[in-house]
Amino acid sequence: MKKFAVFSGFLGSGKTTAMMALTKFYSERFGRAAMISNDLGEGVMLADHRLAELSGCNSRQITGECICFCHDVLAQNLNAFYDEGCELVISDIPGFGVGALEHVYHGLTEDHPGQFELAPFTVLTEPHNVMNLRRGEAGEMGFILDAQLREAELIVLNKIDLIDDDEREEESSWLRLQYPEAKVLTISALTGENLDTLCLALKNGKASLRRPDIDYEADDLQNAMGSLSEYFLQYRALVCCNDFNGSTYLTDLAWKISCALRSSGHELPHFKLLAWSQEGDFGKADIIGTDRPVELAHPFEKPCTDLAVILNASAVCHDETFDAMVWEAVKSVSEKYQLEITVFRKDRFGLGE
Ligand SMILES: Nc1nc2c(ncn2[C@@H]2O[C@H](COP(=O)(O)OP(=O)(O)O)[C@@H](O)[C@H]2O)c(=O)[nH]1
Ligand SMILES: [Mg+2]
Repeated sequence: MKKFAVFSGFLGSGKTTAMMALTKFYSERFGRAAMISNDLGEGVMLADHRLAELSGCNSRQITGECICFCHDVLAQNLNAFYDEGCELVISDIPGFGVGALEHVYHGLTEDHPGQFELAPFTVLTEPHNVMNLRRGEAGEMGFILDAQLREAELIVLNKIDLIDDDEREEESSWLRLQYPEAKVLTISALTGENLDTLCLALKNGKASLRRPDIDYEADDLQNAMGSLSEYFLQYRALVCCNDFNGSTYLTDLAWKISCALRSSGHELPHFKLLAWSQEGDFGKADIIGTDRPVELAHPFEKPCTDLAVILNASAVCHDETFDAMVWEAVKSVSEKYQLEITVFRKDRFGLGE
């Protein structure tokens, strides 16, 4: 079986966490599975891909372009996995990648007919965003959230560990009513709840290759997508003292950036800060909105001396302004911890340009 699934969904909905959990779960019970992280930065190391590697997942990355528009590169990466015995490969798309059903599923089928079996087109979402959408409080980003969900054949409400049974019922019923073409599943990528059901839905289900009625050129959708900037920074931090706590450093830095964005009235849908030591110990901090606390998604286990750091972000802010805010925070927080910083790579661009 050469099964391929796309996981679409908004920034921070848990695509990477779910792909990591699923590929492990699937590999243990059904057969080999693997994942692809896809993002726009040219030639950068993606935090998501590095995180997957550090967590022991079978992972590759495709950078510089959305898989919507590079079917040959996608097919090469898929075939490399199938050649090594994988049965299921899951790829995400950049977080604002509305149109992936048309561009990836239909496009891949036209360019490489009969080569891959497509699983139901899957869109991940989370309670916070569903609640905002339901109440009409999702703001400009609501257009992206809604368009993504309208493409879904399978909607996966993730992070159900954060809500009780009544809320699970309320949000999933609303999703079923609002998006009647899609099947709705609830999971927690973090605790593993219902991963078995999702595995079976991907293993046994087939994409219908329907063509939902979405106006991809609509002004509201284009404006929402055009207001986002992408940012990639890679640096090395040399630590001077023995009691350096990498987790505190990451949390402090993320918090400083979140505060800077909030006080200047900008939104930060997803900010990822990943750092690792030569020994393979690693830590990760996330921000998914300046109105939410910094989340230490993975703590360091030991004090470390020499760190590689990757910062990937999507911000509703001009990329030059965001760059200045990030750089000021990296400089001041690193000085506080007496770190010596060497920048390797930086890439930033606005999606509206
Ligand atoms: N509580 C909870 N947090 C989750 C779950 N899945 C992901 N997260 C957290 O949500 C944040 C964004 O996850 P990520 O997988 O990077 O989202 P992506 O942008 O869609 O790939 C991270 O801080 C994760 O630790 C979940 O099932 N439960
Ligand atoms: Mg991700």
